[in-house]
Amino acid sequence: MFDIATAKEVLKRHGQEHVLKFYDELDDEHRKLLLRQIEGLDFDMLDGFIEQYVLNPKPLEIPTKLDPPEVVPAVCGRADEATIALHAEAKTRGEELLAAGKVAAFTVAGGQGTRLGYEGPKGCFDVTPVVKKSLFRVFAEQIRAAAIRCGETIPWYILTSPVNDIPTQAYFRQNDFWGFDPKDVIFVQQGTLPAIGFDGKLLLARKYRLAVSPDGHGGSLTALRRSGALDDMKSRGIEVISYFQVDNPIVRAIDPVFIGLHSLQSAEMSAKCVAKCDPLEKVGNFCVVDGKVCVIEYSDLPDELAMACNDDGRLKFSAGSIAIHVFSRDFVERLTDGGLCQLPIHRAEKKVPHIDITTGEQVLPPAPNAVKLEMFVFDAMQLAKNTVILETLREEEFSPVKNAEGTDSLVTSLHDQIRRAAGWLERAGVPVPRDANGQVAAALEISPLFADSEESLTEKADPSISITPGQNFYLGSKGQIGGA
Ligand code: UD2
Repeated sequence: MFDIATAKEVLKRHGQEHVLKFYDELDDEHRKLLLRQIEGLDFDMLDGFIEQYVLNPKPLEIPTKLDPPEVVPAVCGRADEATIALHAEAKTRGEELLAAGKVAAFTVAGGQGTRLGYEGPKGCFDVTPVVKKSLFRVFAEQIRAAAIRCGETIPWYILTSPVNDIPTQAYFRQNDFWGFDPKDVIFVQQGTLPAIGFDGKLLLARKYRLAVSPDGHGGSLTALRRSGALDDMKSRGIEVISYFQVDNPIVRAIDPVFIGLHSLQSAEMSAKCVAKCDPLEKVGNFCVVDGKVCVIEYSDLPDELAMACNDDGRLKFSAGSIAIHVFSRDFVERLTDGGLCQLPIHRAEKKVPHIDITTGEQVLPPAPNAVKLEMFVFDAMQLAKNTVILETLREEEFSPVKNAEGTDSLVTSLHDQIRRAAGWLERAGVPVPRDANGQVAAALEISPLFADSEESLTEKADPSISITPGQNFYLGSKGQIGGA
């Protein structure tokens, strides 16, 4: 570990000596913590970031020539025969990969979840309408359902951050990993990057700790490499990684069609999209620049482009990114070769609480005072040799819980979960009570262990099931009604 003389020398060389201002007041434990944190930083790289993103930031340049990407349509009422055949072929390929044990699930759950206002890892947040299952439980049941169906293990990798790693792992232990063998649930802690004051100086969160934040979900790829998770995947024979965010309870965690399509088209990275519900919806926009598919975040796409229409009146950039991907393990290995991932850095100006170096007092800034740096996983798309974008239906697969209220909140997600369950039941021949406005008149929930798709529900549901208006209805793992 760094001794104090080395730390001083390194910090002086990079103009950051102030972070040792309170060193003499600290006890031994806190001194070690601070020295270890300093040793963990790559100051040459940080100098570059400070220059480029803090002292002399350039406005983001949006390429002058942007085109919409090609998208494989979803199979729904309007699908043509070729699309139906492609989906069928993809499903077969996906099922083969699953049955050969070549697929892993990967959930990114390292974010801070500040908007939801929930203390604790977001994955522990209860989200389902009847049983109040947590996000992690919903995904655990989905992945287990897929594993049971294909008769092979599907290991589950979970990205945590230094802030939520311990409580996340404790939560899994408390719940006996929902039936997973603990060796098949692998926690991967992501890296952090320091917050940098507008003057280019690192901030202290405490007298003994630098202010840092997770390095973005783009950091998940480096974390897979550094933690040894990629090697673990290789030794298990994993070839494809099914990636999704922790906030979307209706994601199809393991989708044979999507996995198979990725493989059939020899893609290195694939993505699902939905048709945007509003030109300015807060999702990334799929575009093509210089022949490469990329995602431009909603906040970076100028409004006139976000609202641009084709001659037929439809939105030009209508494909919204919902952060569901398939990666080839080989691609992640290539991207992280040498330990560092070659993804661009994004800057965001934030209010970062810190210690005033002159007074030693804690400051809670009323306005942004620092730059946070992050990598976004979707930037990997432009580095992939081949990509596929598959359209999915919003009502089937996208209803995230991000905010405490309003759009993308628990209320909107519960509504969407009930609406999706009602659609599946009705199309399987089970009558669903509805009120005079056509709204579902009961809280409905289906265990993923009973049916994780409309197709599996149609195979299994008993059309004589009766749902009482105004009551909770839960279809449990064995098709029993009411059990949890
Ligand atoms: C993300 C996408 C947006 C759209 C939307 C769909 C970005 C920048 N934007 O918006 O285009 O697809 O999702 O829901 O991603 N996370 C980590 N580590 C981090 C940061 C985030 O694991 O350092 C995880 C986080 O736990 C969550 C996910 O990444 O599962 C999304 O993060 P977010 O809430 O910051 O992204 P959001 O909602 O702005």
